[in-house]
Amino acid sequence: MSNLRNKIVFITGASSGIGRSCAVAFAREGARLILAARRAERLDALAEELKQQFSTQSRTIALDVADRDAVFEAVGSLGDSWGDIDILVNNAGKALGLDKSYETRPEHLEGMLETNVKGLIHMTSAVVPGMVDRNHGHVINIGSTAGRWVYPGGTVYCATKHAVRALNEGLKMDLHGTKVRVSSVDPGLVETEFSLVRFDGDHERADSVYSDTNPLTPDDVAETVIWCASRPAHVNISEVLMMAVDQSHATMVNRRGRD
Ligand code: NDP
Ligand code: 8X3
Repeated sequence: MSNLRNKIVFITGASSGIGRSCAVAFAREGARLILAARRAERLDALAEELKQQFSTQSRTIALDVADRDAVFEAVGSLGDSWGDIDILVNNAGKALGLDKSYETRPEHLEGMLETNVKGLIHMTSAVVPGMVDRNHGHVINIGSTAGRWVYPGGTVYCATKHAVRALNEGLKMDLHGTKVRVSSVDPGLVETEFSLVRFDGDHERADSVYSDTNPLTPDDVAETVIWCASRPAHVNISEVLMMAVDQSHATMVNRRGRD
């Protein structure tokens, strides 16, 4: 039987892409899910789908992780049966635009910093004290290759993902001496709604990011998250860097055609 059975897993950004795939993957393992994102209707539809397919127990929360008060209220109101979160997947995140750092629109700057950095800190601050009290838990951050390498037009987004890397490393030290685990899963190109969001709904531009190559799928990333979460309790996977075979570095993408 899976060691994730009946574990309570809180996933941010569960309405799309990697977060959605993580929800399905944890549901398959028999976990109980708290699904959060701003688009509540998508979460409700996912929860119903998982109930039908895996008999998954889940709760959905319409939540903007950038709103500190809302995050603390959401976590604080989970109650006895849902409040003891075993695994937090800090996945909500975005890139906005592809501009030089000094030409980044103020609303893009705010959007990336507020969600990718401050949102992740808010969620971690709301959930980790309970994990420390219980001396048990696992925070899994979704970082990125953008947290290791910078590419033209991605400076601000990459800076936020470098921050995620620092937060991941520092959190493990903050938790030194406890049994709480901290991992970062850092993928390269993954075909999701990420580029559609980055290019403000421009499908053609978004599709061109993944054209003629074979990027990771969100399910590939979710499988890795499950692997991190299901290691024996004394094992902490600090970080996983993963890319499609067709990608060798931030901007080295082999556009040899789709398999
Ligand atoms: P998607 O755009 O498909 O999904 C992003 C998710 O984040 C959505 O569920 C969205 O939900 C949620 N989200 C965005 N802003 C907020 C917010 N303020 N509060 C709560 N939820 C929010 O992209 P991905 O699945 O690709 O992205 C997931 C993570 O993976 C991000 O952190 C991204 O940086 C990272 N990543 C992505 C890669 C890629 O190539 N796709 C590669 C490496 C890392 P809603 O809009 O409903 O709020
Ligand atoms: C997403 C990967 O290279 O599109 O974090 O920025 S990339």
